[in-house]
Amino acid sequence: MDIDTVGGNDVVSYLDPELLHLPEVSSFELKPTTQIAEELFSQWLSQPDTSRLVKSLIRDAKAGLPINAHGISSSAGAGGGSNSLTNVSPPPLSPRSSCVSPRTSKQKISPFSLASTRKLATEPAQEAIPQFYFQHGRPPANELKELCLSRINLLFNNNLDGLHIDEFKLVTREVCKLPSFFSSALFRRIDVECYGIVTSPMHVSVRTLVPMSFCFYRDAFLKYWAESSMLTVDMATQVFEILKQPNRRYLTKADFKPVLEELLATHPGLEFLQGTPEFQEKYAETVIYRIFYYINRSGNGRLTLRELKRSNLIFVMQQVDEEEEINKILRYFSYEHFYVIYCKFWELDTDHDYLLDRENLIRYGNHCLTYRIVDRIFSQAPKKFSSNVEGKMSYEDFVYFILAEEDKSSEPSLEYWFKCIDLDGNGVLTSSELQYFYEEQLHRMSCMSQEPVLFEDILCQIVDMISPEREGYITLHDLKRSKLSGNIFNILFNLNKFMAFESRDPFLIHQEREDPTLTEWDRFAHREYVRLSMEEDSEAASNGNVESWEESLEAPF
Ligand SMILES: [Ca+2]
Ligand SMILES: [Ca+2]
Repeated sequence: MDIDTVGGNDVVSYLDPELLHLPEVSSFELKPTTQIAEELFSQWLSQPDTSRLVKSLIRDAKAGLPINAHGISSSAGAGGGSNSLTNVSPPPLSPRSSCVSPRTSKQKISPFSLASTRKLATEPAQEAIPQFYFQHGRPPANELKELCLSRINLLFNNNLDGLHIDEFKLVTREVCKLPSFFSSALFRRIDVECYGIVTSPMHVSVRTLVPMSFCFYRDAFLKYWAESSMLTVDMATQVFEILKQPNRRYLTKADFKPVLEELLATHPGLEFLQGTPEFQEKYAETVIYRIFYYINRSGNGRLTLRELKRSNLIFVMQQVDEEEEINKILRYFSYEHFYVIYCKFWELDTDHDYLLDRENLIRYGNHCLTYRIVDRIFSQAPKKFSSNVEGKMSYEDFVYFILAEEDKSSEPSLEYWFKCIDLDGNGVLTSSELQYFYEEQLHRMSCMSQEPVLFEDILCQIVDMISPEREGYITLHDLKRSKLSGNIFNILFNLNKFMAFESRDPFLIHQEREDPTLTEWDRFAHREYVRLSMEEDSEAASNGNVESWEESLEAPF
């Protein structure tokens, strides 16, 4: 191996992940990334073991011995010699397992530990190169670990009887710096990985197990948090690792349930729901659907780490933890927003079987939608229904619908409606597709004795608003570039919003100017919440029933 001539693109050919001790990295990932490859190589060169290896190679070359990098380096630390060169059978496992490096301790608790051990057993040469690349970041430095340890000891020493759930929250917040409602999810992850005891719901287990075995638990915590890479990775990765099932590389909606349950049990802004578990459940469901609607952009129900990192979810969760008034958290968690979504669904679901059919949905927003667009929703063009009942939409499907309908400026909404209008599914909107939807609007306008706006004029208006990159059709990319795209969809299938837009409704314009940080959805939800709560108040007052009025203040249901 001539180190001097290795440089530039040539480096890549030497970067075999197997030799580099990187079983988890595919060689395809390394090959096109020359810069990373060079960095890795120079890091390797700077390792003390590398320097020893090179020295011993030179020494052997001078002495006229045969050159073998692996054989020499594995014995170089013991003062040189070439006895091991003749040994071609795999060495026993035990020396590796007695090693106390952070890497092996990480492997012990990894669900893939069996596979890793097998691999190590057949690849003795890997001993030669110390690990210098860590897929999840370098294990914590000793100082960081010490700091973590002293914080943990402080918390535990004040609690000689063991930690109760509220005290464990301090560990979650102060040591792990995670939102406090991650306590039970975190505890479960630690316990399951290390001991496999806990199978019952978490908030029960934390209370019953921790006080009996706090030392045992403290060690498990240290092992999971301080001795692994969890201490050094970013918070999105920590959250991802804590919530996901060990054998998966994504989060499902169910994975969020433990944190929502704990939030409901502990957040002061949601305390009032504790008497109505059915609404606690609906609130949790709604929050999870909202999260997936906005951040699981692939729409497959499998939230990846990449999607999580690109989103604002972690930031919003921290806000929720700091803020006692849940309705101030407009993204995902607002109770008022949930209330509006749920009431809208309840109004349409006249038989209350939690399913909507086409005729139910056509009544949405004072019959503002056309039959043609409702048919497209029921043909599941924008999203496959989760109801599993022919011709029926579930509550989850409705949450996606209402967010798309009332927040048309957002990207998930543009994608939702684009799929509806793209009748042939070829990824572009043509004038005939636009016309198909506009025809029904035109018909409705003439029925209402409104002055009809011809399609040709509408088409010109749409093209002016979007200025598509290519003449003759509109792409999703065109829509995402324009701030006015949401209005295109209102023109095509929502008569009330179309007319408000055409008349430049001064009420809407005023609302938009009042607080530009609010989204279209925020304004809608606030307006509707005020309306719904006034309706409820007047209903209670007209009944003259003081008791029911008081109830409505506590729990709006
Ligand atoms: Ca129904
Ligand atoms: Ca098309």
